[in-house]
Amino acid sequence: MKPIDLRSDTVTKPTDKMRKAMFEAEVGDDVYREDPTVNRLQKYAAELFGKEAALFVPSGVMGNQISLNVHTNPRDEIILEKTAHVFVYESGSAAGLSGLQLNLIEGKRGVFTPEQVGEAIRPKSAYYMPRTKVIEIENTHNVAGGTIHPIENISAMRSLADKYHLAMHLDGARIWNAHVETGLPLSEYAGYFDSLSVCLSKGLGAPIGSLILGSADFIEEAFRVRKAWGGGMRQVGIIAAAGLYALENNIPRLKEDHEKAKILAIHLSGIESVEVDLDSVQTNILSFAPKAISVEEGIAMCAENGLLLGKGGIGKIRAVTHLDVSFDEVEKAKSILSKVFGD
Ligand code: TLP
Repeated sequence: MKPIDLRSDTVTKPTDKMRKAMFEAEVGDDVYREDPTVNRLQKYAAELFGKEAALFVPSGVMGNQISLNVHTNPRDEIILEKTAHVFVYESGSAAGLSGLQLNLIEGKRGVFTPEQVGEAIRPKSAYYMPRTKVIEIENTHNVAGGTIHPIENISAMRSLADKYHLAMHLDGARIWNAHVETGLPLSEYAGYFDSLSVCLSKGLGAPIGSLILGSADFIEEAFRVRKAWGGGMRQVGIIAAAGLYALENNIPRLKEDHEKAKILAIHLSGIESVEVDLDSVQTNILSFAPKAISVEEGIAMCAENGLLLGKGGIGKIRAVTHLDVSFDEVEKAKSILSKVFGD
């Protein structure tokens, strides 16, 4: 029997309709900016977020790293949360590719405060300190369990950024999930940031691809860096078509994924031998800590019973709901969790 795969929302496969859109995509050489489907996708996304321009890139990591590179010079510093994807899961690229130093702030459920950022900003006069250049926010926050960064907090960070002439970058791999849950327009989120990296290949179900959004000048620079890093793609409309299909069709349905994560979280909260913070289950990610067995044992035992899970933050198991897992499968997952962790 096919296992229920909750390791990530990146595991989804393109549907027949998405594949049809890919099959029929008009293509051209995107390094010459002549791929009509890529151009349509970039225009569509820029309008959706209310930004001047967008750039299609192969991955979320590349989206974040190009953006940080454009905002900075080597030896500059960026301020971000201690468990941010850019710090934990991007293979040290901020240091390796851009020579950046990361100033980490401990957040609560992934959210840090303007006061903490205020303390972390380096005084301009201190030539012996790195220059603070960027405040980076991850929304929703992966390791914290898909938590939403409150808009009031983002707005307060923007005021700080303006005061100290810093750029704001959003790792919006799952900004769609925050958007459907809060009802706030994508353009409202985007308005606070100089750059955004958003993923088409997570909950939206496209097989590949992310977008960088920003001003026309910013995207022009990002275009240069993408080429320099080997990310210039040719007849890539064949993939952009999947992204366009995902943007046009798959945003509202993310709400279902949030319901599925809640169903699982509520079920787990009734199991003695695991700890789950229900308040952190705000979107499609659920992190829980096994108390009687190790994370590795828990993941292995679930896998033996047909439920694939991944590692979350330290001491935690992660389950991510997505469009390839049905409500029926969520019920089956509940039984497997009860069997493994006892109820
Ligand atoms: N996250 C992956 C793993 O790398 C952990 C996942 O399965 O969740 N920002 C955030 C917040 C992400 O969660 C991810 C992917 C990325 C950026 C990077 O995206 P890709 O994998 O497309 O480079």
